[in-house]
Amino acid sequence: MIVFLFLSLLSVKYLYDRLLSDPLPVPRIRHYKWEVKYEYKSPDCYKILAITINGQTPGPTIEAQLNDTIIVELKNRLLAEMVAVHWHGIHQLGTFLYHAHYGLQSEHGLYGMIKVSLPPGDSEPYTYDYGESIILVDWYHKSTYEHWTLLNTLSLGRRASGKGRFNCSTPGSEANLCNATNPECSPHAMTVVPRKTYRLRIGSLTSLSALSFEIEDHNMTIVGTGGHNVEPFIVKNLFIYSS
Ligand SMILES: [Cu+2]
Repeated sequence: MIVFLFLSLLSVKYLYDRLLSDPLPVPRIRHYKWEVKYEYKSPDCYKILAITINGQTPGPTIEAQLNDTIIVELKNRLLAEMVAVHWHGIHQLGTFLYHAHYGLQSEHGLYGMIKVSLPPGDSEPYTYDYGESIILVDWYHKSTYEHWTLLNTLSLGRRASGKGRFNCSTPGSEANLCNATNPECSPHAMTVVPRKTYRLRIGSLTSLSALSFEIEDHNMTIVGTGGHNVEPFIVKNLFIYSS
């Protein structure tokens, strides 16, 4: 099955503002080709059938500038399941997520990030040196079907940017499925340079958990949420709920 999705990133206010100033930059059409299928993955050291887009989970990040058109050509290779994708925030500037909306496909890997930035010449009302993105999810070791049947199963792990670490010596975990030395599950690491400012785009797609995100020995300045800039304020941690 091939699905074409045309998403228009249009902001009336933005157009109006630009018409009053410079001529509009030419919006671009960005084409993505995705193949969705089940594959064995060990993102938290525990091997399970995950749903991937082009072999990866999280799926590819969609990057666009305001007013661009995104075309996603999706090939469903799940054999016996349909695919529906929920696209968040496509008419706005900022950081958003897309995720599957069929069964528990989202909980098993079918999700990713959408970044909509300002066109060249426009700048954010804050400055930073580097940028990084993090998606937080909870992760389950049951198949989508088993998981659906046992919806009260306890959440078994958390992943940040597609990585996590399940304790392989947990009673009941099968030794042949859990391998703590698998490089696929080496923890997500971000190398930072002292006295530089990093802009983090943080999204959460947990299905059951509310998370508290913090960076040891650091404060964070919140500059925007839900596609809107906010008056910057400093926090020690960030409570983040499922979208
Ligand atoms: Cu959604």
